[in-house]
Amino acid sequence: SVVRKPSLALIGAPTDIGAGHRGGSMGPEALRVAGLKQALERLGYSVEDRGNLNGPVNPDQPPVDGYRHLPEVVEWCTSVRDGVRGILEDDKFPILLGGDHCLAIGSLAGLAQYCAARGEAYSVLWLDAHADYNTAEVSPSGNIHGMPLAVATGHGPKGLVDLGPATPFLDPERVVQIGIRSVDAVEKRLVVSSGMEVHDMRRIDENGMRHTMEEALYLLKGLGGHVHVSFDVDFLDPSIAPGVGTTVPGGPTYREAQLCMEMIHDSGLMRSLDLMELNPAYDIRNATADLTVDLVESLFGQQILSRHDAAL
Ligand code: 4U7
Ligand code: MN
Ligand code: MN
Ligand code: MN
Repeated sequence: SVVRKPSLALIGAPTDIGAGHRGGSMGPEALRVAGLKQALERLGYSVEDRGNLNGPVNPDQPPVDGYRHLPEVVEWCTSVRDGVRGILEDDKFPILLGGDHCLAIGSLAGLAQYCAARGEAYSVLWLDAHADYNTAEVSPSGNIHGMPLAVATGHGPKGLVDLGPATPFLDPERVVQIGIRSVDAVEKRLVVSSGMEVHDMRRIDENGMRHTMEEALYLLKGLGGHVHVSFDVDFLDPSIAPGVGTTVPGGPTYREAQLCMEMIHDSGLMRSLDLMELNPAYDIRNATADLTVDLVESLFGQQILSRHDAAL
């Protein structure tokens, strides 16, 4: 390929502090055991593993004022922010190994700081069964992994909404969601009025993954700037990906997910990545971690046969 391959850096955030189920804290190690680094190296990338970030243990407490573990989530997201920004400042491509999806508040804040310092813009491609747009007032659970996009776009508690260079640190018009099929009653209203581009499962059923991704990537390309991919593993159908805390039936099949990843790669737009919500406590012989590595291979250019017409 004529495009220079970026140097990649893995960074683990082993916590389930924002989730309702325990076990996501084992996600980073399960991805390493599944051979993530080696798979990327086979594709010709140089890959550095920066190890794991540290943070408070999960105190396993009920929500307070609508948030479960808010002070601990702030601590974890602050170190994720600094870790991700550090990788970008070293001119490397960050891959965050979660950990639950509240940590995306940290990676988005780090990316926002990096882009703000350079006068660049960024957009987000959010692959998830859930819209993750709850606020404390409307969340049925108080779990902050259901709130990261609301927080980044300015709707959330002090301590989290101010982690970026400004509040808000993400423009909802620069968010594209794929695979959504579980949105809470009041969250629905917030999502519809947010300005985010939501390609829910019905749209994927009706138009197919190919057309859906063409539309999504066309919009992101037109917006310009850095594109961050936040991959919540519960995006996938539970029949192929049981190793998550919050399964929702009716997700993308194996081939739909592969095509999604292949098309993201071929667009050449992705500059940073989160791999979130893998929960080894619910997995079967690390199969969901293995599948995640498989999909990441496609995301970084693995093809069934080499395609000289790939849109690079
Ligand atoms: B994930 C939920 F109520 N919406 O807010 C909530 F259904 O990061 C689930 O996408 C959130 O896995 C799931 O607790 C968060 C629930
Ligand atoms: Mn989810
Ligand atoms: Mn999520
Ligand atoms: Mn989940």
